[in-house]
Amino acid sequence: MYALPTERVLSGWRAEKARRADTIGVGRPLIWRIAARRARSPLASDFETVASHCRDDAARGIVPTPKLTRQVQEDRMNKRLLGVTLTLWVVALTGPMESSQIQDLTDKVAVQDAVVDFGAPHPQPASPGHHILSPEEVTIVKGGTVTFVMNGTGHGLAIHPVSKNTTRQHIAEDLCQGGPALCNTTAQTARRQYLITDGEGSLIIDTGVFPAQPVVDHTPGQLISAGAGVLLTGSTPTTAGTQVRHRFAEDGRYLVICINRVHSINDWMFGFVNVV
Ligand SMILES: [Cu+2]
Repeated sequence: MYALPTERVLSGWRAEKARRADTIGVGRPLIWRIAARRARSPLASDFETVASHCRDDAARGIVPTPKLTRQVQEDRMNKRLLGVTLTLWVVALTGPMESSQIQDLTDKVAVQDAVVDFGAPHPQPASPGHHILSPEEVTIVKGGTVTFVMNGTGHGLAIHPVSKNTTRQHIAEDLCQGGPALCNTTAQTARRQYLITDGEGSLIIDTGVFPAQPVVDHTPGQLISAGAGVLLTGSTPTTAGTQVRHRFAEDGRYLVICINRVHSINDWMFGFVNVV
């Protein structure tokens, strides 16, 4: 498969370049290989061979070392790049799932006691923007308390322990999807049944259906509930609202959710308490 090109197959300046390199003896092999490759026909071998100036070496019994052509090198490089790309895609697709399974979201700086606005403070934004917990998440030390301040009308709350890797997305994905345009009282989406699971896939809340289950008050595993039967009185711009304080005796991560079906199911009114 080796060929020994002669000066005859080297044309124009390429041949001249090879000759000059041969004369000065500097960089000769590289220059010759470039010239020979450009002069070669498309049907030539995949291997380059030694330069004409090396024929003396061949005559002395020195065997030339075959070199891969640029095309072969590029093909091999492309195959390697394809392999690396596929590997990165696999890591990208599986990485987040694996990290969320082992992630401990309670590992944060803790305070002794915390206060959470349950509903936006006044002046409140337009509905449904006021159906929030602020802050959305707090971290307290074991034995500390969280005080929930009811702002606005129609709230009640329930607290459920969840796995420590439970993200906001884990809860939200089990509620009504589509935002206010699709999740609203006209569409009656809050009357339907939703099964809320945590980061480990455990069932935390079965909302049931309205009116059989008038509020989101699923009791298995529930830590506390306030506002079932009659929803709590919330603050107005000029009056104070009900406050609910709970002391957390055990460490862990807890889901705090409004039991008003419209607030929680349609508007995703929930947050978290971490106890460390
Ligand atoms: Cu609410």
